[in-house]
Amino acid sequence: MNRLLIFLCCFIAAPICRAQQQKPNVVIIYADDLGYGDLSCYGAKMIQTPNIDKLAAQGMKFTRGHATAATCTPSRYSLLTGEYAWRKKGTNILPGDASLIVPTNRTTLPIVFKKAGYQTAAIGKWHLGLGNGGEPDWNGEIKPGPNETGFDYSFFFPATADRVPTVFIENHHVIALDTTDPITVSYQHKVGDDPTGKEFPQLLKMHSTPGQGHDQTIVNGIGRIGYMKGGRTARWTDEELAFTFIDKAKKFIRQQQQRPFFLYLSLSDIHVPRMPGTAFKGISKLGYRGDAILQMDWSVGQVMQMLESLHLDKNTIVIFSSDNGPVLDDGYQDGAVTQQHGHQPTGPFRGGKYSILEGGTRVPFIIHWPHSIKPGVSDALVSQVDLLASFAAMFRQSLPDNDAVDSWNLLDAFFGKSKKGRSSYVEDGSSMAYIQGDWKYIVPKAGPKLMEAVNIETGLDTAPQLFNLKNDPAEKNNMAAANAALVQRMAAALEQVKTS
Ligand code: NG6
Ligand code: CA
Repeated sequence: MNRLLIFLCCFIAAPICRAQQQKPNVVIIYADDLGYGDLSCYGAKMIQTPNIDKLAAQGMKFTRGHATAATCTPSRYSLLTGEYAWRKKGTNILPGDASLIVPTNRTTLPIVFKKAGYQTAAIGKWHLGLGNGGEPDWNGEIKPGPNETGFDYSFFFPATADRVPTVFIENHHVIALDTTDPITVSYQHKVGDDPTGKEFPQLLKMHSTPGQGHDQTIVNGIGRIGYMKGGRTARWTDEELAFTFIDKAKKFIRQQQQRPFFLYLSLSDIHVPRMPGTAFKGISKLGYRGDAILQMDWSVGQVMQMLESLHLDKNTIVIFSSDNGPVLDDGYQDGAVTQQHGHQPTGPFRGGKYSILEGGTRVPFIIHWPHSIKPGVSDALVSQVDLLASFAAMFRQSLPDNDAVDSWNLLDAFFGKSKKGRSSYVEDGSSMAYIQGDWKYIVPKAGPKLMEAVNIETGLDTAPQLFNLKNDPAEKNNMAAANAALVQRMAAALEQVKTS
């Protein structure tokens, strides 16, 4: 009888048995340019994000969760390497034909998982370069790339949705490419006969903002940064991006029967060009930016449904965050400004994408793991750069001395067992900032107060700035003059981190 019961358990409820026994799966859902105030669980009033709200309600919601930088490439570099990107030259926003910047001979986040026996996948936006110097071989084998940095499987686009080439790559090859119509890419000069946004604005279905570029090769009625020729059958339609990535993500999850998995799902939403699937257009009443937020929330719901249907949801750690803060007009007239209707993408903070003010790097940060995390809200200071050392600690892996040097083991904070996060942290945007406890010191730097093109405050000042983030989250009251000794100590501490 007992044997029969065991047999029945393992046969009928096999997925449940598996979920209880196995190491937890890990899914990082990484949104693009999503602000602290863009989700209803972080206080948004003009938009509802029920799927992400559910993650927050059932998991740990962080109020001091950070990307390392106020733009995409450096933040992603840090997430995958456990190192501040400013330590390495060439880690700023990359063009679409840049070489790979993630080292292939060091411990990366996916390598931590691989060593622990996981299957790993990168799906979505990459933006960390491809190839080994020179133009990637778009018509042949494209490597090194995600697969050489620790991912067993990859399905991605090279850079951003507004940069050529607008094609998908699966592992080492552009998909759906007709070899008689090869791809050429240039960021210097026009290639081929495709119309550009500059020459033929009448062909555009969404206009770029005057003076903000995005007026080179037109693909799918949208002007891009950069020129491309050929690859006609391989070019994507922007409206399908989210669906394609979710389809691939679901397929990857479904295929994992034997081993635990790590999925880095890097959504294209809500980066420009915001051209959501037709079903989402006009729904949010906040323009395509709001519609893209709804689509992003739908994407999260799809992943959760997939996990639930396989009985994997309880023992999967789902981490949701964003690569940098928000921007309304990042180069296209998509209704984000004209239909803002009082929506505050940075929530209580100032600044936004590109800025050194809190809006630049303080982003939504949620960890959902019903098996082990009790729901709650945490004020611990945590960063995406810390995930590498934390998961290495979870698997009891030691890291070589020169690897992941800025990553701290914050496992207890991440899983809600401790309220103690980082004691110090470096933010990187228009300037640099050093955080210690409640204090934030911004390194003096000359420059405009406002980035006019995107209408975002830089946070720059030629004098030192010191804010108490607890009492003054909007960084309005510069207390540097009254706390000169503290400013000096923090400036010295930052120098020490930079030179260590
Ligand atoms: C900027 C682009 C912006 C966006 C950004 C990268 C212009 C004027 N602006 O240079 O549209 O593509 O790069 O965004 O070209 S990120 O989220 O990938 O860092
Ligand atoms: Ca971004």
